[in-house]
Amino acid sequence: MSDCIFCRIAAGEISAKQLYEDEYVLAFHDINPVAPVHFLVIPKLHVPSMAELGPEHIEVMGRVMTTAARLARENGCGEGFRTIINTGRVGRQEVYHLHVHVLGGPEVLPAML
Ligand code: D5M
Repeated sequence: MSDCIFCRIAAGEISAKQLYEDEYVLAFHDINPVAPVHFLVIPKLHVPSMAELGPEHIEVMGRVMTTAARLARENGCGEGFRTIINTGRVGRQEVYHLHVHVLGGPEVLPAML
């Protein structure tokens, strides 16, 4: 059994509020939402963080990003959304399985940068 919580969600061992699944990609609502719409899109393949991405991940990351865009459109983010990928200690990453946060909703999000 994997000790990666997102691998365990992908394997169906831990439940999550799933939005989408295919052979390569999984999307589910964040357990601690910080916006009216807040979901995560992950590759099913275990990649610890964005820092480990290489040429072999081009296809799966294309799937992750295009899935994020489609699910944003389909889940109330037609007027825009924010994507965040936290990476490593400095990037305040908590779960070491690469994931894209998608944040949005009807109102303009608070400024960050
Ligand atoms: O933050 C990791 C994100 O993952 C954080 O927003 C909570 C979310 N999380 C953690 N466990 C779960 C489960 N079980 N379901 C749904 N969401 C979860 P980061 O700092 O980007 O690594």
